[in-house]
Amino acid sequence: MKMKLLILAALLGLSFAQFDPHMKNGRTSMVHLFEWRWADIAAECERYLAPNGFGGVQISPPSESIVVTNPWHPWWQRYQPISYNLCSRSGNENELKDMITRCNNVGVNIYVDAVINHMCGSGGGAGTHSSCGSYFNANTKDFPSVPYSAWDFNDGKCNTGSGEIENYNDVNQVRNCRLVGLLDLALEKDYVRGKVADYMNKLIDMGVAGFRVDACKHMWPGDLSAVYGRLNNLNTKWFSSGSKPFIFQEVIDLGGEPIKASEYTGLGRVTEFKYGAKLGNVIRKWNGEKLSYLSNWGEGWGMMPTGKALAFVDNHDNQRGHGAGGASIVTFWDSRLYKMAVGLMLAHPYGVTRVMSSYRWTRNIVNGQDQNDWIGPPSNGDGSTKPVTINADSTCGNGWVCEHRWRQIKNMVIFRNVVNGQTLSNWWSNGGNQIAFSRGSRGFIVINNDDWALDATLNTGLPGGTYCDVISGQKEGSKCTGKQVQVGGDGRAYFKISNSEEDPFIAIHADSKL
Ligand code: AAO
Repeated sequence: MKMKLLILAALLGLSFAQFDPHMKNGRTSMVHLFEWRWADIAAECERYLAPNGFGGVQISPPSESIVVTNPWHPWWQRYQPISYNLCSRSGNENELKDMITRCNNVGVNIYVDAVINHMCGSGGGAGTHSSCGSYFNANTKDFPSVPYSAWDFNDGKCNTGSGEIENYNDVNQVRNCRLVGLLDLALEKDYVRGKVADYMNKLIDMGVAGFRVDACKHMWPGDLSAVYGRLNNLNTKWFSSGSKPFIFQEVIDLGGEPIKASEYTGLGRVTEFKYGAKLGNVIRKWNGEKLSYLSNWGEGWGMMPTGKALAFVDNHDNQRGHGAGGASIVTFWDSRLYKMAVGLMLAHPYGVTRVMSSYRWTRNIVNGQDQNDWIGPPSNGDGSTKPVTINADSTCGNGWVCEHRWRQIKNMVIFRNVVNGQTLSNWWSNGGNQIAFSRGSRGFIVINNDDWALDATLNTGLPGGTYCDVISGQKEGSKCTGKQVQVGGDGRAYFKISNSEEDPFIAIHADSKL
C-alpha cells in the first residue's frame, strides 16, 4: 500500500513539474519578445526584465529555418524548420548561449518556441536558402542536416486527396495531414522522436527552463508524451535538481472542434485561446458583454483549470489575423483598451500569464484581412533584424513597440508578483462596466469601462495608509508620481475615475504604499 502511494506520488510529482514555470524570486509572468535578437534579449534581461520582476521570456524559434524572399523575409519563415542547428534571424548559437546564460544569471528564464510538428512547406524548393545555409530539398523531403528523409514524414497516413488538412472535424486529418502545406513529421517513429528530443535536450542543457510547443493540435498526445518523457531535467547550474522543463502547448480550442485542449492538459499547460477572445468581447463591450460578468472569470467562463492554463490577451498570430480568436482580440493597436485588458489579466489569479511584446508594421486591411500580415520584424535592407534601441523615456525605438515597457503593463507585472498566492476577494461591480477586486490584503484594482464616471467608496481589503496608484504613475522614493489613494483604517477608500481619463483604472498594492 505504502509502496503504491509512493509510486503514485512520484508519478504525480513527475507530471506536475511540467506545469511549473520555475520562475525565480517570486516572479509570475513571462513576456514574448517576438522576433527579438538574442543579443537584445540578453541586454533586456539585465537592464529591464530582472529589475522589473519579469520571470521569463518566450523567444522566437531558434532552430534553422527556411529563408523566404517572396514575400520579403516574413516573420513566419521561422515556423518552417530546415534543421535543429541553432542559427536564426535572431542570432547564432554562441549568441543564443550567451543570452541564456546572462538571463539565467539575473533570474530570468528562457522558454523556447519549439517547432517539432513539421519541417518547411512542401513548396519550399531545394537549395541552401536556409538560416544556417544548410542544404535541403523539400520536393524529396530530404533534410540532411538533421538528417530526415522521406521515411520520416506522415504523408502515407494522410487520407485527404490534397495531402492537406481539409477538415478540422476529422481528427486523423488534423494530425496526419499537412498544416498549410508544411511537411508533417511522423512523430510515431522512434527515430523522429529521438531527433526532436535531442534538439530540446540540447537547449535544456544550455539552460532553458521550458518550451512553448508549436502546433500541438496537429500531433497525437501519445507521441508528445513519448517525446516529453525523453527530456532531461533542467540544468542544475540554475535550477534545483530534479526540475522538469516547463511545457506549454499551443492548442487552439475555442470549442466546436473534436480536438480538445483537455487531451493535452495531462502533459503540460495549454495556451487558453478562449481567454483573449472572450476578454476582447468584454473590453470592447461586444455581444452585450460587461465587466461585471467577470465575477466568475476563468473556469466559470468555460476555460480550462487555472493550473493548466497559459493565459494571454493576444499572441503573435492573432494580433495580425492568423490562428484564431477573431476580431475581438485587443492588441497594442487599441492601446487604451489593451492596457485595461492586460491590467485585468495581470490582476486576476487565473493561469500563468504571458505578456506580448510586438513590433509595428504598416497594416493594409482589405475586407477585414490584413494584406500585410506577413511583414517581418524591423529590418535592414539585407533582411537582417534591426536591434532594439531604447529611447530616453525608456520606450523602444526602431519600430519595436515594447508593450512590456509601458508603465501600466510593467507595473501590473509587479502587482501580480506582490499579490501572488492571494485569493480574489472584495469583488464589487456596478452591474455594468465598473468593477473592483482585491487580491487578499495585498493589492486592489478598480476599472471603469462605462461611458460615465466611477464614483464609489469601496472595501479594498488593504491595511490603512496612503498608496500610490501604479497606473497613472508609481511610487518613487517617498512620493507618488501619479494619483494617491487614501485607505482608511477600515480598509475603505474613495475612488473617482472619469470615463475620459487616459487610463480609466487604478491599482494599488502592498509595495506601492508610502
Ligand atoms: C506560411 C504561409 C502559407 C503556406 C505555408 C507553407 O502563410 O500560406 O502554405 O507557409 O509554405 C505560421 C503562419 C502561417 C505560415 C506558417 C509557416 O501563421 O501562415 O504559413 O507559419 O511559415 C492553425 C494551427 C496552429 C497555428 C495556426 C496559425 O492549429 O497551430 O494555424 N499556429 C502555430 C504558430 C504559427 C505558425 C504555425 C503554427 C506553423 O503559432 O505562427 O504558422 O508552425 C482554426 C483551427 C486552428 C487553426 C486555425 C487557422 O481556427 O481551430 O487550429 O490554427 O483554424 O487555420 C474560428 C474558430 C477557430 C478557427 C478559426 C479560423 O475562430 O473558432 O477554431 O475560426 O478558421
